Amino acid sequence: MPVTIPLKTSPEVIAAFEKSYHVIAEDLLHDLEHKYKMPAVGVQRMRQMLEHNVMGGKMNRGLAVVDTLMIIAQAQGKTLTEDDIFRAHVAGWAIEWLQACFLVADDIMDQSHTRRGKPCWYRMPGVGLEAVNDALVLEGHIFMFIKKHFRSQPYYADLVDLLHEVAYLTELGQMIDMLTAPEGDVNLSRFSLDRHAYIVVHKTSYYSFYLSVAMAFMLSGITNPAAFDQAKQILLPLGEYFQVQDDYLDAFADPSVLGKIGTDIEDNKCSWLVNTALARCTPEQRTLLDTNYGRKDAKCIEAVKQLYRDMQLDQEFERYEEASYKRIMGMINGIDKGLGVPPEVYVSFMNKIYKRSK
Ligand code: DMA
Ligand code: MG
Ligand code: MG
Ligand code: MG
Repeated sequence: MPVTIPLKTSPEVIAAFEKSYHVIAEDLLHDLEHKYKMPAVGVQRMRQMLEHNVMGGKMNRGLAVVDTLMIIAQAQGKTLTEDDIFRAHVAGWAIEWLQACFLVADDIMDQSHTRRGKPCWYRMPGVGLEAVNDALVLEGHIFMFIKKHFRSQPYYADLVDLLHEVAYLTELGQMIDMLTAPEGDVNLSRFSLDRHAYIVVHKTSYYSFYLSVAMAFMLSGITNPAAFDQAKQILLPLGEYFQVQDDYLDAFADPSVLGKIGTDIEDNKCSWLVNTALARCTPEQRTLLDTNYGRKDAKCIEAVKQLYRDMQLDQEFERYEEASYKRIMGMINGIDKGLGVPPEVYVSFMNKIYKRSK
């Protein structure tokens, strides 16, 4: 059956997905009060913590579960029931919750200031390092509501296993991201595009791209390991491209559009920008990088940004973006359709991120 994909997720699908957030959140809060007998002060704090950290993002990852399930159902000529859609919402929110948990921790480690146009959670009055436990609690929630809604499904164990493994891979990526960027110890020779690729595939691709599709496969009854492998072959490079965009936007985007203030230069991060600069710089420009990168000083940050502009890294990025688009679209058009996954699943991801500005 021919498949049609909208360029954007429809407002109705988004509204229904948001509605399910409230069902899941209220249920968790209800359990805190009645099952776990939590003092009211805790329940109130949990509500605030959820509202601050789980809601307010683009919801691309969660909505991708719903979009992917709908595209596969269309290709299979199947009609989805209300229960099918609700389970896709719960799976989608599991990714959004996981993202919230990683972002709370990431902002502490990166000493960031803002996220989604608000102060980072650990910078909120009365929060501080209690945010460390909040990140762990957010991860705990996932397995509570996944159990509630999926325990009677035949793929329950596989789903829980997938979530654990993807979370673990993300944590490995975050670990190498931090180890490659020690505070106060700038050594640009540590960086390389290989190191960058390891970091970004682990810290971003698995949970931001592969996880949504793997979950939608489970919900659609797709069990062939070859389909999961094919999804990885396309979505890991797509995630790498997405994180290069994130690295680029960190220095070049308007923070009011991006919703966050970049910190990669002062944080000594192995970003795509610094790697690209290192590959092309003159000896003088290398000295400038050595003396200004990784320092928490506005003048040093500006000197690095000026160097990026002088080296026209914006144009370099545009070339990278075009080349990635062509390469990944080529891979998508060449997939083995015999595995029961229409290429539109992957095209829909590309449509959502190509030339993004936030
Ligand atoms: C973040 O990478 C990765 C995870 C797992 C949250 P990052 O620090 O570049 O993200 P951001 O730019 O959003 O802080
Ligand atoms: Mg960060
Ligand atoms: Mg980070
Ligand atoms: Mg970033």
